Amino acid sequence: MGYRVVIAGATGNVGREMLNILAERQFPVDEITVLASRKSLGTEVSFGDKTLKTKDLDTFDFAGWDMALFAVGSEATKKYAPKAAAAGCVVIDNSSLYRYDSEIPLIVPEVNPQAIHGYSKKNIIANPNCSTAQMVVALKPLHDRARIKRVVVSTYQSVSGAGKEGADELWDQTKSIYNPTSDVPPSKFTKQIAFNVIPHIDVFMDSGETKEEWKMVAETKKIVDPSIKVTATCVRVPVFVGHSEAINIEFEDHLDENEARDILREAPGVMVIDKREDGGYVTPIECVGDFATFISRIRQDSTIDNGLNMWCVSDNLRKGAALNAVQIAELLGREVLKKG
Ligand code: 11C
Repeated sequence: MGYRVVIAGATGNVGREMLNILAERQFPVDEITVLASRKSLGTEVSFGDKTLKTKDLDTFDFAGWDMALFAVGSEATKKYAPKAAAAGCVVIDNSSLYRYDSEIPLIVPEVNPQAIHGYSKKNIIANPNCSTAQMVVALKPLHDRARIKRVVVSTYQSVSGAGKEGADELWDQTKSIYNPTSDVPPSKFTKQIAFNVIPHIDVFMDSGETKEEWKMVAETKKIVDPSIKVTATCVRVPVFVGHSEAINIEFEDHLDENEARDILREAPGVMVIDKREDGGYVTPIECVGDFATFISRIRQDSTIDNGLNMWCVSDNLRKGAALNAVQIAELLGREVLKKG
């Protein structure tokens, strides 16, 4: 016996990846239905070797469905997630709407699986931001060994984090630079993204940080440990898929780089590729379509007492969004619903 599963937002980048990953991981599905907004109604999407036609999110009755994976953005989530939850369908939400609600668990299954039991307060579970998800799978095993005091992270985030419009803008703008008869001015991004980098993701806050930077701080505290201090600079780069991060960590106790490498080799969800030679590290292009978070360039930071540096790369549409949501669905099934 399996689950009755709903995908809300099935025509977007993340919704399509959710369907691919459910099929790839052979999630025990009894029945699956795909929902979209009115403008995408009737669009066909693939699930394994099947083709599914989207139904209307606005009129859908969630009663009798076990779980709904939402990838519809905060505004639509606000309208439809409480409706699904009230009908007894557990919502796994990819938007940022509920992440900071103390009554809603925010889960990365390799890091805080025990938080799943908090789902029942509101029947909603939140999925973290992509840049946080990949970082915390690497931080957690190191924190368990040597207690992290502070993290300084700089991100290099791909345009697919800004959805299809972001990817289209990079593609069209790149072509327009080679073919100056057409001009593609910045629209989704605030400055030219082709052949450029932009130190600005999401809105500015009063503190001077951007919301993306603030999310990395707040979410790391909620998922791993509220005592960890995090400071982030988030940067958009002209890469289609795959977020990269340069992470500097200060520990309470000494942690040798070789021991850190061994710990990360054993850590769930992590793949260490760290050879000190040309090409002995992972770049975003190589992580596309993969489930792992790749760690390279592990080395001591000799400017502080107990410091390490590392390079972290993952597919932002997978571990950063759809894969983590499916892993939460698997955890919910295994630990709570127990039907599969
Ligand atoms: C980006 N990290 O790369 C963002 C996308 O809070 O779920 C995901 C935003 C979020 O633009």
